[in-house]
Amino acid sequence: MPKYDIINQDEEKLGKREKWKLAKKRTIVNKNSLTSESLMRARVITIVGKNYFVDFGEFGSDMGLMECRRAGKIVAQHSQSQLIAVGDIVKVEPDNDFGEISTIVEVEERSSYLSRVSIIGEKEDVVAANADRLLIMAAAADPFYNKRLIDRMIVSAVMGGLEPAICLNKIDQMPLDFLKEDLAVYEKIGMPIFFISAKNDLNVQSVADYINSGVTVLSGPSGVGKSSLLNKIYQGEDAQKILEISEKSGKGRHTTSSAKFFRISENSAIIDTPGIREFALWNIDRGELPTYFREFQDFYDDCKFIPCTHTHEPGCSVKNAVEEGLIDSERYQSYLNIFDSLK
Ligand SMILES: Nc1nc2c(ncn2[C@@H]2O[C@H](COP(=O)(O)OP(=O)(O)OP(=O)(O)O)[C@@H](O)[C@H]2O)c(=O)[nH]1
Ligand SMILES: [Mg+2]
Ligand SMILES: [Zn+2]
Repeated sequence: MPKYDIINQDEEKLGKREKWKLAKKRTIVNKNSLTSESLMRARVITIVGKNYFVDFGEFGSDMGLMECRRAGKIVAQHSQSQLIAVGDIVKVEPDNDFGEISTIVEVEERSSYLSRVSIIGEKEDVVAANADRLLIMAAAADPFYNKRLIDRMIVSAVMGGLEPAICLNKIDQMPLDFLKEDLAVYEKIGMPIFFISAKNDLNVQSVADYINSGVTVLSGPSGVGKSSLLNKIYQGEDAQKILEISEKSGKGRHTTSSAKFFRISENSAIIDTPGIREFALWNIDRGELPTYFREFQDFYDDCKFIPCTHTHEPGCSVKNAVEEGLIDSERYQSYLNIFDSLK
């Protein structure tokens, strides 16, 4: 019997330091996991409070959706403090001591993650796990896009192993040539960018084609049209069922309250997420920040001082490139803002 690092999950009572120690311990060496016959693999599709909704479909079972709880002791093959996130692949022990409720006993390794600092306190909030790309959603109006936020989200995507892309919605609200010019820098640095109107069905197909394989996370401020885009692309039967799980509160507005995983086809899925107000970066080192600004890479090896923070040093190639217009000054401003926020 292989040894497992099984962690007791009474975490709420722990101090910061102990939590950190726990997180470190959670990297499991043996990857063969618990080989109990009864365990079933499933995908976490949404989380509401302490209830985890999982889907067995993609792992060859016809059990459909199931509501689970987290076992008191759980094995995690990743080292992040948030044990279970939407998109995780888990092992479920069906029907046990809880009666009707099944339990999640293991979380598989994450191939990628989108993390930020949670709104409540200094904790890591894993918005989604195991996705291939982040489609950063923004709008031409109500609310007007914020480039500083877009740049933060790009950094976070790259850190977590996701391919970033931008989708600017509501192009019916603003002259298109203004929008294209104002956001031209993203195309210049090689990022896919789509200008669409979900409501009026403009260019929605080009986005659908772009995300037609792999798992795509939709993230951005509230009201930019994430759910509207999802609804245009996907009208599957499960959609309604999944929506009913957690949108019961409904006060007229259709605002999304928890992340939800929608399988679009055999090889593609979309994770719709709740609107964000801000996006504070989690666990990033000042020294590695420049590597997440891909257009800086052509310059920073030529800085006079190594290491160079590219903020005040004389002979800084990055700063020179900004002055010569080779690096976009607003992108550089985003860099400085993030640099300042990392103390
Ligand atoms: N003018 C215009 N309005 C749109 C467009 N797409 C969506 N909307 C409207 O924008 C509002 C918000 O859309 P949602 O899809 O709910 O936005 P969301 O990003 O999912 O918002 P949260 O779930 O709160 O994060 C709705 O009233 C939509 O009808 C568009 O292309 N043009
Ligand atoms: Mg929504
Ligand atoms: Zn420099």
